[in-house]
Amino acid sequence: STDLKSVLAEKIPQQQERLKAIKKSYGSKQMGGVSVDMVIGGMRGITGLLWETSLLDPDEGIRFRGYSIPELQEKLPSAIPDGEPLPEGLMWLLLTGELPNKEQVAALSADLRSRAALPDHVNATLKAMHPNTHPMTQFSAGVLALQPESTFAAAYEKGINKMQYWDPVYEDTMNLIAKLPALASTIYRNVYKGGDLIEADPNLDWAANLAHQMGFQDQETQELMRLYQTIHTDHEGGNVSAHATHLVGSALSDPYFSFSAGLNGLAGPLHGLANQEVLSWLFRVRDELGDTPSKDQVKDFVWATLKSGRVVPGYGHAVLRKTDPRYACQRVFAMKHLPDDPMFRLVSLFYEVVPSILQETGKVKNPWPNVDAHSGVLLQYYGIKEQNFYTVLFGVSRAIGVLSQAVWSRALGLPIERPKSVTMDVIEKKFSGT
Ligand code: FAM
Repeated sequence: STDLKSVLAEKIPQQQERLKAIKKSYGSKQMGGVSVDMVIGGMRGITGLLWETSLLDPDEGIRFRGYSIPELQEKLPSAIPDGEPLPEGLMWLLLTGELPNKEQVAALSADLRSRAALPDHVNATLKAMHPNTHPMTQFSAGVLALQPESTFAAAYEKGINKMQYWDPVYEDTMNLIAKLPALASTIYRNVYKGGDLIEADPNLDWAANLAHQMGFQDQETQELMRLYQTIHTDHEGGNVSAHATHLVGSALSDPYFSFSAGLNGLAGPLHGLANQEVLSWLFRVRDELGDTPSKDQVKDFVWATLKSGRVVPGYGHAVLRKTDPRYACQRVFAMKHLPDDPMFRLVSLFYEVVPSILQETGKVKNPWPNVDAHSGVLLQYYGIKEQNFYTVLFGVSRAIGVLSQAVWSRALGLPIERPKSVTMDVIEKKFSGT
């Protein structure tokens, strides 16, 4: 079938049974201990969440439903021959666990297009905000402005049976994801282009329409957008944006509330805002040292950043211990399309210099670059120069991952989250023997 909802609906009963069997057979088994360091360290490394859509291996990086990024670049349908994957294809995979064919992806694209129009009051809400409001604040507020449309909230109020929760959550997920290109591009055009909005093109796919509505019509920018929107979708469940979405959703707050919460987390400089920070940082390098600094100059610059008590943006990760494959695929894209771009050369120079310096500090667990070290330079090259907007593009993509999981969280009947906290007093009393 080319109907995503019915393909998904067929899968749900077997996965519900599977989870029941897991609970019955293994419910009382232990999965790793918890140390005091883990408690203090932001629950670091504690296995404590179920997340079906993707899994992160520290060395290998992300796999979406078992597939690596290079595998998906090969296997997912593309808009042009040998082109980048269509994010709708990944969405199909995340929701159903199955690779879609071209017809299924085309049907999903068409379904999203039919739901894409933004109600007028949303732009009015955005325009009522202070003109200096950061695009991420506007994006999160725009998602909340759509919340009155929530099918789940309405169904809950009417007393829907909990076995059916996944259905209106699916409808909210589709409606919200469909509207994100219009919402994001409205923010972009309001903030940077005098509010001159561009209509969606009924012949374009979801990611190409995002580029188109922002004002970028050439095919290569649209290809970049397809790749960008595919690779930022999901990074298993414990990262701040995924976990925040999951946590808020576990209280049965609808997908608009929970995704907005996720965006508020993505807006932090240690998480999604790092892509904006990387660009500002590269510009400082260029302003101080010119387009072609020497290795030693770059080394000094990195050390100066560290000595001033700041982090090197775009490097390090809480889970990954190797170069992020999301970085690697953007590097391949750059080598193909913009090998001589001075900013790409600068990014490559940092790749040569930063890891050994971070290793020398002796405390950074992962000295390698993450996704955010590369994305901004690609966007710059194609004329998307406003780095304050970059995290919005990350957020648009992240919706696909975290909301696909939200559908499954409700289908599987996952309960409200409630980890236990303790005071310092409790730790001291427990281990000091007093
Ligand atoms: N530059 C300088 N110091 C760093 C560092 C970096 N890039 N990465 C880690 N450290 C420090 C960290 O601040 C900590 O220092 P203290 O002991 O003084 O507090 C120490 O090294 C150990 O940290 P860790 O265990 O290696 O990393 P965490 O798991 O605590 O933090 C990150 C992970 C991502 C927050 C951290 O590596 C970082 O701040 N990176 C720079 C910001 C960034 O690029 N964030 C984006 C991450 C990205 F994948 C995403 O979410 N989109």
